[in-house]
Amino acid sequence: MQHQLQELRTEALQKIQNCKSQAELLETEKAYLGKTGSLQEILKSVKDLSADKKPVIGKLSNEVKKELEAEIELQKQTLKKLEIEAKLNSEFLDVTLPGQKPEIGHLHLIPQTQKEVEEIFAELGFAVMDGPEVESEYYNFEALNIPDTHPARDMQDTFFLDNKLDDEHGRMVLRTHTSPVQIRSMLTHGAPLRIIAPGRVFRYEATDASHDAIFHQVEGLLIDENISLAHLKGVMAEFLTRLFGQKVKVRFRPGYFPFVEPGLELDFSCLLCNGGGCRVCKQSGWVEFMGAGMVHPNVLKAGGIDSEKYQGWAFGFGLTRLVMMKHKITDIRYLMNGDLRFINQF
Ligand code: FA5
Repeated sequence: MQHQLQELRTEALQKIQNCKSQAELLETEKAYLGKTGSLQEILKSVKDLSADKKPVIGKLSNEVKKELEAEIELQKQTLKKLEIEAKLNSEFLDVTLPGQKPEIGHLHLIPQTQKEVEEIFAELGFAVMDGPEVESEYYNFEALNIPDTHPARDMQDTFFLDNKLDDEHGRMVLRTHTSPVQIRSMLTHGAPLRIIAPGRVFRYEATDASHDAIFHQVEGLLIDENISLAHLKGVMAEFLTRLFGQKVKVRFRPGYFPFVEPGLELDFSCLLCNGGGCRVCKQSGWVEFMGAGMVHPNVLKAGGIDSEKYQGWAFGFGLTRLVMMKHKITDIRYLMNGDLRFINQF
């Protein structure tokens, strides 16, 4: 029996030490120390031993039991430690590794420049207005002195919608210019008035390097008493000088727009050749920039403003073309085609 106990002890210790998981250890514990385990079986037969052997075997059995229990506890702790170590290894995070750079977006070139334009005009005392992109025929044309039958409507061939606002305002149309905001601002705020209105416009247009069917304009309108074109020249020279960060000169040429009288085109001195003549300005020293003029009395009337007391000027320039000039972009189509290789350069 003594020999049997020693064998069981050696075998059990080895098995316990070889256990690779807590579950396996539990099984082993049951196999040796459980109610029907091997040690229990031996203990059961102690009662049949002779009186002199009983205490010896009983003592030895207890020692083996204690030793196995201690070994099981030790193995339990060892396995626990190993499990924690494995978990730590699998979850290891090297905080010294370089991180993944999140992709952060930025403003597109057009709103970037629009913001600069708005800030300069705000400094000059102009409020920034907004207007709907889907307009009525009345605000886009009639109120701007372009009646239904007028040939000037052909200058801005465009996209019409099937629905009508009401009979008075005609069909709905994707606005062809920002000029309808002139009428809306006059009706809302009256005179005196000093505003700009940047925004997106739409034309039924064949596209090429300098023409798109969707582009951005900036409208300007100043109405007060004793206003002349000299004020327009001063404001635009100051605006362009601040925008380009260098001295810019402007000049007027005659131009035609039904909503101004007299109408004119404004050019500015070419920044690439300083007025000396180059390919960009077609050797003229001047860059064509925008349409402008004194607001027509019919337009003031449509805006509810007394044309006997007030007068003023209006202008409209292509923000998209201004962006192209500022960043030396040679094709307008790069700006709106959504190609990130282009956009991310700015
Ligand atoms: C107008 O749209 C007038 N409403 C401007 C105006 C306002 C005149 C107030 C007088 C008083 P025009 O069609 O010329 O004018 O357009 C103005 C500017 O928009 C042009 O100088 C040009 O820079 C830009 N532009 C016109 N068509 C296109 C196009 N298809 N693509 C890109 N820019 C364009």
